[in-house]
Amino acid sequence: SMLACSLKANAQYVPSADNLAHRQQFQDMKFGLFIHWGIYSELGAGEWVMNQKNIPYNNYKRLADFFNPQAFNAHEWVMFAKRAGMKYITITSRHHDGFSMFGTKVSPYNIVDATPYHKDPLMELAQECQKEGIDLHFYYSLLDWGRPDYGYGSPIVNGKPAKGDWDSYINFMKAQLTELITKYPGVKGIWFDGNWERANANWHYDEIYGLIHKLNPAIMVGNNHHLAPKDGEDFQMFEKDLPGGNTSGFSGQSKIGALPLETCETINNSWGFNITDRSFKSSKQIIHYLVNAAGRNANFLLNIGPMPNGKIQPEFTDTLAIIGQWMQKYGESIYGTRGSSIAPQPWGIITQKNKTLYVHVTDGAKHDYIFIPGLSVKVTKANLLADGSAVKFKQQPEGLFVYLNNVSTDPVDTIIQLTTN
Ligand code: JFZ
Repeated sequence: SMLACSLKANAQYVPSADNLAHRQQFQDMKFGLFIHWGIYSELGAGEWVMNQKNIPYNNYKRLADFFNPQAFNAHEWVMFAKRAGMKYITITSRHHDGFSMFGTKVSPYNIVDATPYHKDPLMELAQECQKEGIDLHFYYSLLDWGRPDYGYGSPIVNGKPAKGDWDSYINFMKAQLTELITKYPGVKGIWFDGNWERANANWHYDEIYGLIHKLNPAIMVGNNHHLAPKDGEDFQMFEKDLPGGNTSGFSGQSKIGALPLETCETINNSWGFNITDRSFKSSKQIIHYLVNAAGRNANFLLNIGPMPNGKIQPEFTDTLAIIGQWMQKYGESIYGTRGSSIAPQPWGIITQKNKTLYVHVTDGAKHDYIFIPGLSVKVTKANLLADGSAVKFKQQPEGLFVYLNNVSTDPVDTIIQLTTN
């Protein structure tokens, strides 16, 4: 009836207790590995190569004939993430080229059936993640450049592409998401992307998100739509921007909501493997990004594009080994923290865990003291996290002075641990 219909349309998502608990665990993790890997990796020109070089779909598809990542080793990838201090992995299960990097029954265009590799790397990864205690999330593209039912390029009329078969496409996605959630052990999140390509289409999110949460209520659903969170989502993501920022130009409409936050950024300037991109971020830049995300209450999802043979290039492994060492030493100021109510300061930012504040001085400048405005709790102790040595401070109604003149500072991050009561 009309009434049942409108009730259904207005039904608000109520996250399960498991889901709410998972949101806390997710926020505690703080640092994840994003992986863009597909048949596009073979061309070494990023994951948009088909679109950017105007390669006709039927020609592009031939890349599947040669995709044979013999050197792929799920254990190596998981250990690489783990040693870097990352707690979860988000990997492209299917990108805009429409190629499924997993064994799917609903499309022959997948790594098991269409390549000489004939194996399912996402199954190996899922099993390995479970074994090593790393969470696994799947990136899933809503946009598809090749499927006739998607009707790429067709104008949207009444929420559907004028050409194509929208119902068929929506059903296809539901079938694939069902496979990803029910066949792969321990999947913890789905990361949607591509909404922006058809901002005015009816994506049937009520049904898609509803299906995901019916199959597994604890799964974290996120969507890179660059808008305020929609009903049914469990976390809010930012692309190439810290929450509140808009240097990418993507985040102008991304008002920060009440959900757990995540921001993603590339290790060079590319998501997928790019052989000419040598703009590697330094370990210091990446640590600063992580610290600044944590201080703004967000997880940091750092992306790499593995090579077509399945290996990760040495520039990435070298940088992440350094970050892993830093996390070994200073991880307590990151893991399990939440952003502090004190706004970012010119000298750095603060993370917080229960009654402990971690003051991150990241500007590299020589300070006699720093000033933390508007601290409502009483500070009882201040220590340098690096060696536990006492740090002088003075608390006044307007804020806290922390004296750094006799402190051996760190060019990356000088962390002062404040105990409050
Ligand atoms: C998207 C993908 O297109 C890209 O390949 C990568 O997977 C990244 C994580 O997500 O990037 C976007 C998304 C939105 C816009 C541009 C790039 N946009 O709104 O202009």
